[in-house]
Amino acid sequence: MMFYGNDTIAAISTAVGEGGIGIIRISGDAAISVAEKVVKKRKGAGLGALQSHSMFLASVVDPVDGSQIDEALVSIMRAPYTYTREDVVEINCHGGVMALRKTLGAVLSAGARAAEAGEFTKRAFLNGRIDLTQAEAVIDTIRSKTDAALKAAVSQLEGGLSEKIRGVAEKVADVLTQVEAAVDFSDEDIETLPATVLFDLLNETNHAIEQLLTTAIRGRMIKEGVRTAIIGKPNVGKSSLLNALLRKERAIVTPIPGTTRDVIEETITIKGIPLVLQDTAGIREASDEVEKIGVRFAQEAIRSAEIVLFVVDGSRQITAEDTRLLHEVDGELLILVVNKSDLPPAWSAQELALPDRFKARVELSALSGDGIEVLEETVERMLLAGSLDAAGSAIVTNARHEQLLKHAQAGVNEAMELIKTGRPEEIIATVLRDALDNLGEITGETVGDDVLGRIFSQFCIGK
Ligand SMILES: Nc1nc2c(ncn2[C@@H]2O[C@H](COP(=O)(O)OP(=O)(O)OP(=O)(O)O)[C@@H](O)[C@H]2O)c(=O)[nH]1
Ligand SMILES: [Mg+2]
Repeated sequence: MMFYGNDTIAAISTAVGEGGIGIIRISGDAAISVAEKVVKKRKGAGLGALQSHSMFLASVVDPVDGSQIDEALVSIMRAPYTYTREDVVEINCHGGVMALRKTLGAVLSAGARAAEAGEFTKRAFLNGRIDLTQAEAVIDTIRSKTDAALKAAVSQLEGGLSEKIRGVAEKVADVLTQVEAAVDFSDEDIETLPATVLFDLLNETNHAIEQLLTTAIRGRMIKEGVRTAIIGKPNVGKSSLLNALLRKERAIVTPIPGTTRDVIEETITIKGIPLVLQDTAGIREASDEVEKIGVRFAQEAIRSAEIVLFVVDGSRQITAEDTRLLHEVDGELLILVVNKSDLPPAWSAQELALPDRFKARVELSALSGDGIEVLEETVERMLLAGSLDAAGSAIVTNARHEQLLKHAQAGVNEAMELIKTGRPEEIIATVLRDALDNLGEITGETVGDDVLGRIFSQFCIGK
């Protein structure tokens, strides 16, 4: 096995600030000999004689003047069963800024180099312990803010996604082998699979990629949240709905139409998916300047929203203005919210010709809270519809992966077309090789230094 780099790197691996413990991680060929200059065991043999994956209590001393810096618990992990596959020493200091900085300083003056952002994980990747999707999952795991995000990240960390991608790549490679054989031995009478079989194999791959791509929608929702705009005429109860969903008095509610002017943004979580709610100004021909701007913001919110909650007042006759807005509003997921169900209804559902674009209608009272749960369940159903459950199956949460999967799919489709029209094998092989490269770039088998640099620079120092 070729090991990447052999200089020894070190960094503070825990968050900076006060904490119970803080960890300095050292990795590389000289990790143990560097540590030996800084940590002094209380008794017994030197570090070199210690068993791998053992811990001991030690004094941390400055190798330059011999002064004591801290008292620490030190763990020794020898290659290859470590995070980086190199020798790793971790010094568990007290979690104070001074103790950590001084210990790191001591380790650096003992011969280690300050690690770059993500360098430990980069080494784990370059030394072959994990593939690129797993390395990327490390940062997603750290950044997870919801249960669903964490589940998806950990499943990717454990190789769930890599396995799926490899499965697809293997099939493409099988077809490529057949196509190449047909090129190489075209004069000989060698048995290759008939074109129809190759076509079917590629078609299966196409479906497998498609399935992965459908999870990307949910992946993006999990990672970035779902933008949800609350829209409607003035005074229908948009701000009241925001407050009801948040279960707190966040936005100002008054009987005066035109109360909300700015966009008010708050996040709630439904089934582990963050919903970024935007309460907006009621849409109407506004007379004053401030409200006009508010109305423009509202219209922009609709455009960038994935879910639009279109609110009407069920206790008042539907106006031409409501109907006009109803037909104008567009969005990926449109839900009609008939508010004020605690008051006598002024119209029935039948009276309203709801455009097909609306996926559901919910009657509720933002004032009493009746029906709020129904709305939440409706949103939840929509978010889960068409996408697999987060647990167990691989989800594409990364835009880079999504992009590459799309390229690979385009290649597979092109190859199918070429096979169908009986084009020369050389051309088909080239297209398939490109598709295979795209898939390899996801797992990191065929990835350039620039891409690696971009990925690992997003990491924190010490990871
Ligand atoms: N009875 C009843 N009144 C409600 C309900 N929801 C809101 N209201 C009242 O309707 C009025 C307007 O509510 P808001 O939440 O400020 O309405 P809005 O759509 O945000 O209004 P603008 O910000 O002006 O566009 C207030 O007096 C609320 O108390 C409801 O479910 N039932
Ligand atoms: Mg309002």
